[in-house]
Amino acid sequence: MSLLQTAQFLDTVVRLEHLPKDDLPEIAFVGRSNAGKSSAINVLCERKRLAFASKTPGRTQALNLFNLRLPASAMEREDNDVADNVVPRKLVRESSGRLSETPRLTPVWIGRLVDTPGYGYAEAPIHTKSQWDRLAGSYLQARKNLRAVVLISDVRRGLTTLDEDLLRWVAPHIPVVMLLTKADKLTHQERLRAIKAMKAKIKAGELVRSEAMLQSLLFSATHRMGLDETRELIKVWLLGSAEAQQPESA
Ligand SMILES: Nc1nc2c(ncn2[C@@H]2O[C@H](COP(=O)(O)OP(=O)(O)OP(=O)(O)O)[C@@H](O)[C@H]2O)c(=O)[nH]1
Ligand SMILES: [Mg+2]
Repeated sequence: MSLLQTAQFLDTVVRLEHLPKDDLPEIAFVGRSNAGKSSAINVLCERKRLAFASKTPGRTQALNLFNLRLPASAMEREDNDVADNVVPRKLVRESSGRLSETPRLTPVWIGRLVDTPGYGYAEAPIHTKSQWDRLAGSYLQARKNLRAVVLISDVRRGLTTLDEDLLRWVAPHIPVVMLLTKADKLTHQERLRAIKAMKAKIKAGELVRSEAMLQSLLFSATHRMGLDETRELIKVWLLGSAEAQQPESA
């Protein structure tokens, strides 16, 4: 089982103060309405309906949180007796002085994916924009746990002005990967042109961000393109920061 396959729904949040008060690193999926954020989460996690995807733009209206655990391969013991991704049992002394065993199936959470509402849905009611600012926008600017951003952009549209605005919302020290999604809708030649144009744009520094903090990948949720590269990035972002949080072995 891979890291992203361990994803488990945690909560739907419509106010920032309801976000978990822990320090797990979070990776936010952001982008225009209907770009394919929820679909990307589902395919990366190998699940059909972990996040709700829909043809109707504006489907995701809240922050949806999915916790990730350490996969079995990362554990010291890989025998079948230890279910994937659990803390090995150990003896702990309770405040009463009594020795007791930790529960066998305590998951080791190492990070979280966050599905966000889309922006730029032309027919949305006027309040939607300020709603986005208040929730997703504020999340991107204020959330200390935010470790990286996956910006989902329809490869046929390229980077829109709204996407560029989005890049300005995200603090410069937060790395961003732009997934040029729905690449299945383009021919091979058109895809190559799109990715080349995007890379040139990044290199030319037109997007405010340095090359090191912004990269782009071709992606398709339906045709499973770009999955391995994206998963690898997520793994590095999370495990880079998770080492310190791993429990002591028994
Ligand atoms: N052909 C193709 N269709 C896709 C791809 N990714 C998503 N879609 C379709 O695009 C539509 C929108 O997908 P969602 O994943 O719901 O998009 P979203 O960005 O989460 O949308 P909101 O939550 O409304 O902001 C759905 O009909 C998906 O099936 C893709 O890679 N290729
Ligand atoms: Mg969605």
